[in-house]
Amino acid sequence: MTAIPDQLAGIVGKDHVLTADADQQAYVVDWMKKYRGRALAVVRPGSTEEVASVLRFCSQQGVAVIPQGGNTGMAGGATPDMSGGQVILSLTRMNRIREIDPVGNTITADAGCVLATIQQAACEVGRFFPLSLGAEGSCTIGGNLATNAGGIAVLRYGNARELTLGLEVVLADGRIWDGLQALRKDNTGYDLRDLFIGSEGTLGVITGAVLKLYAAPSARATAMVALPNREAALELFTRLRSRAGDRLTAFEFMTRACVDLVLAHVAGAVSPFAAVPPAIVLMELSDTDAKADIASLLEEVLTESMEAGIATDAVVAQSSEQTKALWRIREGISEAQVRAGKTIKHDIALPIGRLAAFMDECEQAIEAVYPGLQFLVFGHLGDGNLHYNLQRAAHMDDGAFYALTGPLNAIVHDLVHRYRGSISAEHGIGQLRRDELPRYKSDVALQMMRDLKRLFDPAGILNPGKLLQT
Ligand code: FAD
Ligand code: 2HG
Ligand code: ZN
Repeated sequence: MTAIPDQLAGIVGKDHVLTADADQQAYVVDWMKKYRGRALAVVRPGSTEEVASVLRFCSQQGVAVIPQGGNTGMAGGATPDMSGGQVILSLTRMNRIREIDPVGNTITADAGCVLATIQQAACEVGRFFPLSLGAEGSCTIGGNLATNAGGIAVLRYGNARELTLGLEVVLADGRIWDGLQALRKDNTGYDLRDLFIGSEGTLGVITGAVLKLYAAPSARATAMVALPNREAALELFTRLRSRAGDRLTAFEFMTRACVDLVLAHVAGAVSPFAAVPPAIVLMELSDTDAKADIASLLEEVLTESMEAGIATDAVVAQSSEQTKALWRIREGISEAQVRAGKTIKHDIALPIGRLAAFMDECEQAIEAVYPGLQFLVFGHLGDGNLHYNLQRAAHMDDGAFYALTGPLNAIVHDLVHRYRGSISAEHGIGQLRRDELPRYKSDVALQMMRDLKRLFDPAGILNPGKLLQT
């Protein structure tokens, strides 16, 4: 060990400082295998005090710190650079549920708790923690908050920010901010909590959080619906929402190409339709009243929609196995993309009513310049969030396709900007979008962000090169 890892071992114990290449592998490459870095050490603190000591030491030494949770992020935010001089601060040993309060409907957890563990802990006291995403078995709540994660239940419950009451954060210089309050109301000045949420490890390290719990849904109805085209998805969404209101908890959209890809690459995935339709929606209604007849409501809206020509076919899940099988198709899309080869991803937010128009215009704009690309378009339609992903044309090799990243990003994101949308709906900026951000954020907004970064992290040791250019 060199001097710095030795001194870090003095803080967290030598078993929790990883310096060998083999031990670091899982930490220096991201989930998509798109980003790869090198680390001086991977440091795994076991408490908030240890995080504080590590940060105090690193800021004194001028060593950059890359906070990391489950390493499932899709913007390269948790991967170090190639210098070999940065320290990865992995929060995964801090995985304790600190407290559950069923009266106040809150749960307090360490930042390194895996999301599924928090969901399970809530379930055990008859409550529900609604944040839900494909990576929930390995992503951490700290990472969810640092990226302000979205997922499949934002429509009803909001994103990670809206599910949070309090935070505990260690600042770059090692000071601890105890903002772990479980209050629904607190108007005592600037909202520091919301500044850290979505800051991608650039302003502080989240070590704990107080999260909102909800009554557990006891009735659920799930359906996969075949649609003639994407405009129909918006019509169905509007119809269903006006009938079901807040009981509509998920409304996920995918195109035929996405389902075909899952069927080809994900073991056990089966289409419920004999022929995969051009556009598909997976929707879920839920109610906390076990006697609520949401299944009939769903059937009724589906029948009316078929009569009106909005839907061409529908499968309503009759068991929890069928529900899982339908979700397997939706949640297998990311995995299928990784197996199928390189993808150029876009995680965009648009005004919901303009989604279909955007898809038409964007597809035409891309096809006019780069014919033959595969469009893998899916996402959380009810939130106006599309994963507008592209795969190479049959005649292209990976190199030629990847060389189109800049031009394709410009086509997609310039159009998003024209529609007054966002170039990152839920995955964050990280290193993936850092250099594009100045093209779409105003100078005033960027200057305020840089000023905040300087204030919280004057030495620039927290996740440098992510979100903002250094
Ligand atoms: P990491 O990847 O480890 O880190 C992400 C960022 O947060 C980095 O910038 C890192 O520095 C920072 N960070 C991590 N922990 C802390 C901390 N304690 N304090 C400060 N900063 C920290 N995302 C969605 O929003 N919606 C989805 O539906 C969704 N589905 C996914 C499905 C799959 C199959 C996969 C692989 C990913 C998906 N994601 C989704 C992306 C990803 O899971 C989320 O971004 C998640 O919130 C990241 O959590 P993590 O613990 O893995 O964070
Ligand atoms: C999802 O909604 C995730 O499944 C991942 O946000 C999106 O793979 C992607 O681009
Ligand atoms: Zn998503």
